[in-house]
Amino acid sequence: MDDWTSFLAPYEQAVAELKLKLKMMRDEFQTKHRHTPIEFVTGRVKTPASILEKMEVRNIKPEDFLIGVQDIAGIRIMCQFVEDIYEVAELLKRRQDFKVLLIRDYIKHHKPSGYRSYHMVLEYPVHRLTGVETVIVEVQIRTLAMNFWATIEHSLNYKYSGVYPEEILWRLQRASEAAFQLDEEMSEIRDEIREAIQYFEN
Ligand code: 0O2
Repeated sequence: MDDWTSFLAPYEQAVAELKLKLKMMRDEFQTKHRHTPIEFVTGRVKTPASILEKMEVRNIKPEDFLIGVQDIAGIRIMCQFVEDIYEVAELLKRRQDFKVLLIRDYIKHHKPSGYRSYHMVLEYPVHRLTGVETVIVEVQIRTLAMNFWATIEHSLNYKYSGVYPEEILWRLQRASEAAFQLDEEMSEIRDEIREAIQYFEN
């Protein structure tokens, strides 16, 4: 377990640093009295058990696990509107403190499960006592509605081990479409909502 602790330490540091940087970005929007595209940020480092489980399920060989498991460090950014997701993505692409390695846009092309989210895989340099270590971080950017759906689906997936009874599968797909419609509706009335938020903040 000591090995896991030292292996995961730079990932823990990357998550802590990125959470802080994103929160500072959010504060900067707020101090400028501008609509913030970031609603809230969460982060976590996968547990050793969860890393090993993913390797087993995906048949990843130990020597390939750094490429095969790209979400050991995970950051989740929640936004109010779909447009905010792309604004945050652009802000991240312009940063100098990490490199965007790849993007998976599950909003334009949702997963068969109904999952929608915007994934960015980053190469993030962590300054340790021994020097600079580069770690891979997966950033998921989603609306509140996408997050609601994904959270419920994740719990159900755990319960049914990914093999859903037909009715649950059907309901999940309907719920995913409903979440999509909700995001569409909210985007339509975005300016009104933003003005209302500004009004309450002031
Ligand atoms: P946890 O508990 O969320 O950390 P790939 O499929 O490899 O090409 P992708 O989709 O970026 O690329 O990677 P992967 O490994 O399929 O999914 C990474 C994470 O995305 C998952 O982490 C989930 O958080 C989220 N995700 C992907 N697909 C789904 C889905 O269908 N439903 C839900 N609820 N979440 C999903 P983990 O490993 O599941 O665990």
